[in-house]
Amino acid sequence: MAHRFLASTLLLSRTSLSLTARARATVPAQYANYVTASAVVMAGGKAKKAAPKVKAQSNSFRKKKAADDDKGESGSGGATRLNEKYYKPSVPVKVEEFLPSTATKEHVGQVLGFPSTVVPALAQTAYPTLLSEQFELIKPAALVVRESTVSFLEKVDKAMKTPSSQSRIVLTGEAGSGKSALLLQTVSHCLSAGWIVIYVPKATTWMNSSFAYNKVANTTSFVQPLLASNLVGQIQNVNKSVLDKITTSETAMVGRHEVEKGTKLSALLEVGVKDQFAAQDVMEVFMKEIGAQKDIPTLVAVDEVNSFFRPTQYLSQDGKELDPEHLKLSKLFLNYISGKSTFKHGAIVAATSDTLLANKSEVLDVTLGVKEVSPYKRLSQTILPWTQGLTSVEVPNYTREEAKGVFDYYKKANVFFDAASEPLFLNKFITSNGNPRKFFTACAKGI
Ligand SMILES: *[C@@H]1O[C@H](CO)[C@@H](O)[C@H](O)[C@H]1NC(C)=O
Ligand SMILES: *[C@@H]1O[C@H](CO)[C@@H](O)[C@H](O)[C@H]1NC(C)=O
Ligand SMILES: *[C@@H]1O[C@H](CO)[C@@H](O)[C@H](O)[C@H]1NC(C)=O
Ligand SMILES: *[C@@H]1O[C@H](CO)[C@@H](O)[C@H](O)[C@H]1NC(C)=O
Ligand SMILES: CC(=O)N[C@H]1CO[C@H](CO)[C@@H](O)[C@@H]1O
Repeated sequence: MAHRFLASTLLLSRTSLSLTARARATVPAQYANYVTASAVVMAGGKAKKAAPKVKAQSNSFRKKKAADDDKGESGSGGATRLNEKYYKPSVPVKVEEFLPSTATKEHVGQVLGFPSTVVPALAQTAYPTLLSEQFELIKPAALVVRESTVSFLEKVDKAMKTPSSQSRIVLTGEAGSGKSALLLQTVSHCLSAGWIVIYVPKATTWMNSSFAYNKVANTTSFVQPLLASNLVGQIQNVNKSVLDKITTSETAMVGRHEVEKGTKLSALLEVGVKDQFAAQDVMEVFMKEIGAQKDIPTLVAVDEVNSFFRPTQYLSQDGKELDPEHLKLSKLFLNYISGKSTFKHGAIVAATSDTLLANKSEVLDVTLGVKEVSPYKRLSQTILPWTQGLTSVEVPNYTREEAKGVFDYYKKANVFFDAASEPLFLNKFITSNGNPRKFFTACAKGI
């Protein structure tokens, strides 16, 4: 089954195998090599672990990796890495696992940790920036089960047997209301339930010129070889056992490689991990194949989705900002987000981000009814069609019960500067209006 490229290098260890393959990779002729991105960073701090080869290699068209962007990401550092002026070092808290069996009405208000089977999968990407602040302070990474969690996951469960074009949902809500948290719970839930999960926690990095890009000759499209290769590697590592169960339905050319019919999807992805110039093709074949089968549903989860609906920070040859549809990887995702392409079974769930106010997408906000259309303003007619048919689910502030559960969790973690009493709870709940982000700040920073 394994195709030729794999067979010839089978004896090498995984790491050296990717290294040698990478070193051999040359820019194919169809990628006119005239642009160099300003810097290269990974799709998220944690991705570095998943793809060690990136660090070691130098390709002619790629500049040095930007300064470590690990800061503030989930994982390793612990509370000591946070500013001691604002945070009290916390103690680890014992929590139950967040599983399909515990994400129920009866558990609303309980803080549950990501399951031990899911944590390694999540470590492949990175936690969303603002949540990682909490996860770094209080171990292990855990989130409260909310009423909105239970009702939303019921919706997602129903999508398991319907085409993804019918379940294209954007989580909306006020700044800090917990959109990224709910998206992450959805990712964890679907992983536990055995779905194929493609999670993009920081869509902004696809658009902000962090990754080198190459024009595809004689087209108006661009590829981002390293970004595509990183993504392929992440998907491959998330749940290999699921990907081993599906094989390709026809022989396909990916870059310079032929992948025979009947190849396991994990082996298909391996080609894109080893040769970044094949990674875009690999993604396209992969999405088509998982979309054609009905045995295993697919979740595409995209955070900071507004980035998909505004001009990127990449420039075309004549110095104009490119729209996302000109980046082949983004276009591939836009096809599924907009329902042009569909997975026979699955869902697309996205969250808007409000951390970068200047980077909001007016087109998306208008489509979702978050913002009124100004009769004087012309919306981008190239971007608008990609938003058609998206539905929104609003994530509200904490209810009192939810906030109390979180408060008790913070109390166990010993994050309070003051005595964690009932009056203190009421004070924090009222001053934050139950807004999750403000509530965290109020409790953990003593503001
Ligand atoms: C692009 O177009 C030029 C001129 O039409 C042609 O010579 C060249 O082979 C084309 N390149 C590719 C990769 O198709
Ligand atoms: C991966 O899939 C297998 C089989 O479907 C499942 O038992 C396992 O829990 C999944 N792993 C994760 C991390 O979800
Ligand atoms: C792109 O965004 C990421 C994450 O927000 C940031 O770390 C990085 O510095 C940005 N890169 C550029 C070139 O703006
Ligand atoms: C949610 O919290 C924010 C921040 O405190 C507040 O501005 C907003 O009014 C709250 N929303 C509701 C519906 O209470
Ligand atoms: C992170 C990011 O993409 N920030 C951008 C938001 O939009 C402004 C204006 O277009 C850019 O200058 C920022 O870099």
